[in-house]
Amino acid sequence: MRKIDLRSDTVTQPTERMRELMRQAPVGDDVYQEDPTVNKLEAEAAALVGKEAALFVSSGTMGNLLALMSHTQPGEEVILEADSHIYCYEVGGISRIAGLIPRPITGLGGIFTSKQLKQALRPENIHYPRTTLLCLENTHNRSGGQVLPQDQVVELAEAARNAGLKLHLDGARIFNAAVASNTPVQILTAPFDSVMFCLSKGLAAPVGSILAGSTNFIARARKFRKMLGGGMRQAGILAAAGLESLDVMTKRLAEDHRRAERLAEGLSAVPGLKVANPVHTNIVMLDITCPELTAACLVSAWAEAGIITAANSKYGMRLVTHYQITDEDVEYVIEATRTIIQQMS
Ligand code: TLP
Repeated sequence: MRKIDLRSDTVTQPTERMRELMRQAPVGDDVYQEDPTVNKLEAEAAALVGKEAALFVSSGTMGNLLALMSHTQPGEEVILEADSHIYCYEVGGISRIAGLIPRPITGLGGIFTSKQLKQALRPENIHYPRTTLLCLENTHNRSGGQVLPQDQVVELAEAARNAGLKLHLDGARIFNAAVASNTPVQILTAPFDSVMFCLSKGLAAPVGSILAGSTNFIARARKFRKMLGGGMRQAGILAAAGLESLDVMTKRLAEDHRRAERLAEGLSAVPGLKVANPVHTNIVMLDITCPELTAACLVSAWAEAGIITAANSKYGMRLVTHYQITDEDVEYVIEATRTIIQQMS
């Protein structure tokens, strides 16, 4: 049976070329910084996002955690958006491991204003923790992959910097943001001291993310990575796929965006369904508008038709396009959904 997996772009399989490059990769012990393929990936990644240095890490979650630990001291406060991945989906590592106090601010489309930031910042007082870091996320996952408006990012960054804060960008899908806004990725990352981006999502590498920043910052992060058990030895096997992600897969993301747009257009024409957010990139947030039907019912009916998705609330679902989703798959999903909803209502 046909299998169309729309749960996430994390489900992408490595391409044949990646598998071949992985087989051929020269490797060494990366804890001694002697793996030539990892070193090459880190150098290319740092240059691409306009930072001095970079570190190859096992996951986006580890990259964000290392950034939190490397920019701060335990007991300090971090300002982030209330629907951010770091706050919602990283198992509370911000507090449990980094020892930080998250200060969530509710935004719109993934970002809050500099006025909201100024209101959240407290004057010096013996009772308060020190606030030392601001984190943003671009694209913003829970807002359906929306691209943050760069002028608002720049304004917020300036306000944060004036208040003495460091800035970290969770750019898990920053290349999607760059493609969708037709902006060089270095422009999007420029206001930040550090950026994390994922190789293992739309860029299709099997494993890994990059953390980039200043040379000193990356030296700190490297030590914390070792502390957390993330020193990966002959990791060039994995980095080889990451190099292919940067060279090739960053250049095809517009296709995923076009398919997400078509999916949103087709599904929003089905009675009883509504697309919850503007679709900027490869994520479609879908809501059910007829109370008799729940997301769980639709997810299981889809599964019978070979369409794999997940509910993220009683009436909400997230569908993500990626390089294994074709135009035919998108048309099939739209048609199958029309039939399913007709039968159910
Ligand atoms: N997001 C995953 C799930 O964890 C929800 C997904 O399927 O979208 N930042 C952002 C913005 C992310 O979306 C993710 C993964 C991460 C960080 C963490 O990356 P990994 O999964 O590599 O730890």
